[in-house]
Amino acid sequence: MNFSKKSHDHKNNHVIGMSKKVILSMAVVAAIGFTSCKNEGKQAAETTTEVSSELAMTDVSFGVRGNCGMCKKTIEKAANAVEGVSSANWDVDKKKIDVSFDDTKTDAQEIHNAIAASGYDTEKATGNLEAYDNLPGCCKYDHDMMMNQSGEVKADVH
Ligand SMILES: [Cu+2]
Repeated sequence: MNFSKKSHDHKNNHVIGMSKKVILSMAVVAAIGFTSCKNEGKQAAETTTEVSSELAMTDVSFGVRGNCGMCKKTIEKAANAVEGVSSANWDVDKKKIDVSFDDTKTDAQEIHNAIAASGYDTEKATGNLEAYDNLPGCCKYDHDMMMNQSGEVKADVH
């Protein structure tokens, strides 16, 4: 009699103990789950953007001669046509282009060459004369025009 009561009490305690443990561990698992989810999501987002912009893309800017908005279209189109170029922006006032490109696919000189092929002088390549002759009259820029890049005229580019 004594024995059976003891055993009964023990069983009840055991059951309560178990369910407390289960609830507790579920709460812990849920808390860990939420925390790690948050952290992983945040880290993943930060890493992807930084890696893709810093490791994969190279930025260059160099002088390109030109006159107007039509020149801008031609110059940027030529630069964007180079495989690996992700963006090109020519500044009509500064006579300068900013280009972002994947340096595993192309290099700065290829971009100079592509722009030169469209008829425009860059700091490192002379514009193709035939293409220059085919440019609209307003785009026939002065070959002595100063290109940006610290405002210095490169005497060897004509
Ligand atoms: Cu023009």
